[in-house]
Amino acid sequence: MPFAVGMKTFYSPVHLRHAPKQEFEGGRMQPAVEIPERAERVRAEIEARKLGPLLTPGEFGNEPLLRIHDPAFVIFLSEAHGAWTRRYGKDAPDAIPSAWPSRGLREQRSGDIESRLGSYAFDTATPITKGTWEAARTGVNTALSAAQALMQGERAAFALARPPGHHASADVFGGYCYLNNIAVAAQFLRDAGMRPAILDVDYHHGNGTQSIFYRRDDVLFVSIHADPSFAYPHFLGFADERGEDAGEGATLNLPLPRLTQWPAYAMAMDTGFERLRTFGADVLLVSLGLDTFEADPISRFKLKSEDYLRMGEKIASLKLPTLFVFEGGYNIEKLGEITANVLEGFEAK
Ligand code: SP5
Ligand code: ZN
Repeated sequence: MPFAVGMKTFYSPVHLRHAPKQEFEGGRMQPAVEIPERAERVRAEIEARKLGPLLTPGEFGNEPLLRIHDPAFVIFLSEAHGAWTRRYGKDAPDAIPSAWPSRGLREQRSGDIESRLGSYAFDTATPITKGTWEAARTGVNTALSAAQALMQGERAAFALARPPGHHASADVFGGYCYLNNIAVAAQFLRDAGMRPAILDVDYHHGNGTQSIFYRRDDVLFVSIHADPSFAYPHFLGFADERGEDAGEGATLNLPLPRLTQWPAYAMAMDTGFERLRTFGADVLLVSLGLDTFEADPISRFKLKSEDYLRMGEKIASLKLPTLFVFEGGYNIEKLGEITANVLEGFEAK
C-alpha cells in the first residue's frame, strides 16, 4: 500500500468557468477580485510544497444542496444567465441587479429576470456569468467530498472550492458567493450524526452561514471578522447577535477593529475556542478566508505571512477532525503562500 501522506485537497477545474470580469463597487465598475487565478495559485503552492494529494470531487446530486438552499433559489441560479442573455443579448455583460425590493416594495421571485435578480441578490459585486452555476455547483461537491473524507477517517481535508460561499444564505446570494459550500458540508456531517462547529476566519462576517444556522442549536457558528460598523457586509455580524429561539447562544460574533494584528487576533481565537469546547463539537469546519492578510487589496487587517502558520497550529490545538473550506483572500501574489501556511501549520501539530 502506498504511504498516503499529507492533507487531502479536493479541487476541480470546473471553478474556471466562473470568471467574472467586473463588479460594481465604490460607485463604479471595477476589475473583479474574486477570479480563477486565486484557486490556481493555491493549487500550485500545494503542489510545489507537496502538502498532500490533489483529488477530484465526486458528484453528490441535489439532495445535500437542498438540505440548505431553497429549491426555487437553486432553480433561479441555474437559469439566471440564460434569462439574462435572452433579454440583453448573448454578448451582454455579466448579470448584475439594478433594483431591489427594499422597504415598501414587493419581492418578485417569479418575475422577469430583473425582478428575480433583485429579489435574490443583496449586492452588486456578485455577477452571474455563463459558467457561474456549474462552478458554484461543483464548489458544493468539493466541500462535500472533503466532508466525506473526514467521515472516512481523515484527520483533516481541504476543499479548494470556488466561488466562495459564506455570504450566501438559503435564498440570497452576494459577497462573491452563490451557494454556501460550508453550510452544505456541515449539514451533511450533521445528517451523518456528527456535532459540527463552524469557525469562520474570513475578514468579512459570514452572514449567510450565520443566518442559515441562527435558530438552531445543533451547529455552532463562531466568527472572527472586521466589525461591520465599518466593513462589509455592513448589516450583520455585530457582537449582540447570539442566535435566536433554540439557537440562542449557538452563534458567537467576535468583531475586531481596523488594523488588527496577530496578538489581538489570536486572543479572539482563544475566546472562540472556549465556546467551541463547551459546545462539545466532534468535527470542526473552518471557513478559511485569507483576506485578513496585511497586503490584501480590499481589507484592513494586518496579519503577516508567518501568522498563518500560527493560525494553523492553533486550529490544530483543538484536536478535532477538521474540514477547511476556501473562502476569500485577494492578494494574488501571496495567496498561495498564506493559504498553504495555514495547512502546513495545522499539519505540523
Ligand atoms: C468571500 C469574500 O471575501 N467576500 C467579500 C466580499 C466583499 N465585497 C465588497 C468589499 C468592499 C471593499 N471595499 C474596499 C475598497 C477597496 N478598493
Ligand atoms: Zn472575505
